[in-house]
Amino acid sequence: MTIDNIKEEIEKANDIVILTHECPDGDAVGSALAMYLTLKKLNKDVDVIIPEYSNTFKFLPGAEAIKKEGKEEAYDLAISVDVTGIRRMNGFAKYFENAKTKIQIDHHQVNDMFADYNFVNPDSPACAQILILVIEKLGVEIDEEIGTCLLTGIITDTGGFKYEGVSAETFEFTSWLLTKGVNVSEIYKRVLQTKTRANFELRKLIMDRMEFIEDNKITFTYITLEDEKKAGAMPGDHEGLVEVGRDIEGVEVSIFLREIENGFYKASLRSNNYVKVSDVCIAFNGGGHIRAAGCNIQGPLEHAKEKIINEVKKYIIK
Ligand SMILES: [Mn+2]
Repeated sequence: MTIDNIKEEIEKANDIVILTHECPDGDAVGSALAMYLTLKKLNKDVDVIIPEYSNTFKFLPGAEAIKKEGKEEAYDLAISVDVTGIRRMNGFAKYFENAKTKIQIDHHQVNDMFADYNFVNPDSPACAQILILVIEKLGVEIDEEIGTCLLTGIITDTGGFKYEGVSAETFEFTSWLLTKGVNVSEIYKRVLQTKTRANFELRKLIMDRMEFIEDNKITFTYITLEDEKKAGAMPGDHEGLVEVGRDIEGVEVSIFLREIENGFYKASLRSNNYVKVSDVCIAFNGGGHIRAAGCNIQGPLEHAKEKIINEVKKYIIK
């Protein structure tokens, strides 16, 4: 069974590298750090490499150890968390590809199964929730620090325990973490409630630009590189903007386009009841979850907008 292989490979390895996806969210950073702290407890030589991530997650235990680059020589073992495919690791995939053994732990429905050992469970609402099993298997105690990282992943990916996929285990684990001293309300406040000023400025823009399409069942909005510059946005400051459209009564799909480089756009999609936005995104070589997914689309803006809206329309029930 994969989890036994994972334990065996970790025990064998001397130096290990932990990786996650580009534009990492709380589940990505939290899972990577939980894994890092766990392997440290096992006295492993371990690097956690995340080139860029939001300041929101700088409070996490272990964050000070995050590196932008790894060693030149091949690691014995690479572990990726919350990643659906090698491509999503962007420029730092080389550490994964060069490693002697490769493990991935993930919870996305669509996954390339790109490692030697693929521990993937699409029923789990967060990668962090899968890690609980792995950490227990490794015989490491989940303390307040590891618990804080794991709960950050769970809280982010469940939108604060409210998305489909939240299970009895999610609450059982959270209540157990409370007994370990993990501060649930503090994490909640830091990762979901508090917004940066730049996020607020971008929020005003996307609300102003919001278009209602297909009998108000689709919303569309966007931001450009220029908008982010004007708002003084830092990595992660666009987080949550796609949810504004989703949370309006009667809307089934919210579309948010964000310019990521000159004329190239990242589309983020959310749905409420029946559209599998992961299917929509697969048409553009993207992916994700049934209610939250993304893909990249070539601009210019009007072109990208038309393409994504037309694809979404195919799924809307009139
Ligand atoms: Mn995740």
